[in-house]
Amino acid sequence: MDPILLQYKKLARSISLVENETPGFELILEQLPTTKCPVIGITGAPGAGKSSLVNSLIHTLLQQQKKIGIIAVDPTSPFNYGSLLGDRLRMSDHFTNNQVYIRSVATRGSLGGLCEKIVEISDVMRSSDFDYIVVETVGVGQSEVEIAGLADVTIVVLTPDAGDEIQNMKSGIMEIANILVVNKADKPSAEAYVKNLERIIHEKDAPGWQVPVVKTIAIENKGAAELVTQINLFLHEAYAKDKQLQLLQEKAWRLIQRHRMKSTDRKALNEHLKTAATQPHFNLYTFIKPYI
Ligand SMILES: Nc1nc2c(ncn2[C@@H]2O[C@H](COP(=O)(O)OP(=O)(O)OP(=O)(O)O)[C@@H](O)[C@H]2O)c(=O)[nH]1
Ligand SMILES: [Mg+2]
Repeated sequence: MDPILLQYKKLARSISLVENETPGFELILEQLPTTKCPVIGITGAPGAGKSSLVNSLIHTLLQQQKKIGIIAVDPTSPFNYGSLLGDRLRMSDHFTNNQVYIRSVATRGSLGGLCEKIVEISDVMRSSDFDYIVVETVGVGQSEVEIAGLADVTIVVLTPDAGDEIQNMKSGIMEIANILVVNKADKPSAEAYVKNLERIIHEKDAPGWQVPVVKTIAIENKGAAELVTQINLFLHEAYAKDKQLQLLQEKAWRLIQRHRMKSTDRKALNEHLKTAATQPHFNLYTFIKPYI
């Protein structure tokens, strides 16, 4: 068997073991080497063109002889099944190329929209010899923030037809985006949208990294080369090192939080509460004591 395919087979197995917590999975995690492979997080509203952009990025990176790992976070909702199939089709050009490894993971209903095990899965992926790992997540609610705690560089994809999105930009998304992409730049309203966006960004005029706005037409592979340039620029900035430490801190916090909560079964807690709350001298704070 082709050594690269064999390597991917091993990688797929390790990810599955970790994802399903099959006995021995801890050892896999504990033996992971320290790696510097950067994780590129791509988020944005449903239909913004994230998968198309990933496709276009892969295309560009392959021309630069890079090896790429992709994590596509599939929403578990049946309503998204159509787009999921669409993703497969759009990314399918690269399935047969052994410089690219694509792994889909289910969201499993995790609140923020990111798979529970995404930290571990991306770390297992990073232990393989990829040049970049790309994670695509649908931006709903908390997931933009979650991806920011995972990715070395976070890209937020916007489209010119999403008019009031610019308002949202002033809140949450602005803080997490290291690079803004205006995809569907073939739309007539794109120029005005980009200008408006740049004006808002410059209003902030913070020291350090100036968030660039990159125009792309993902379906025509336009703008991806500039995006790669901006990604590399960001990754090589001096303070990218600070960000690495912040990510480790964030990941450690999330992992510990999850492990600590593991022993608390929400259902059992609810049942317990159902009876306890009917007691005449019920007190919430003494009730939770045995749990903490
Ligand atoms: N006109 C135009 N259409 C685009 C462009 N990029 C993507 N699209 C179209 O937009 C639609 C959504 O693209 P996707 O790449 O699936 O978007 P997505 O953000 O991954 O969608 P979800 O994963 O469902 O959230 C598809 O019909 C694409 O063909 C672009 O640059 N220009
Ligand atoms: Mg998609």
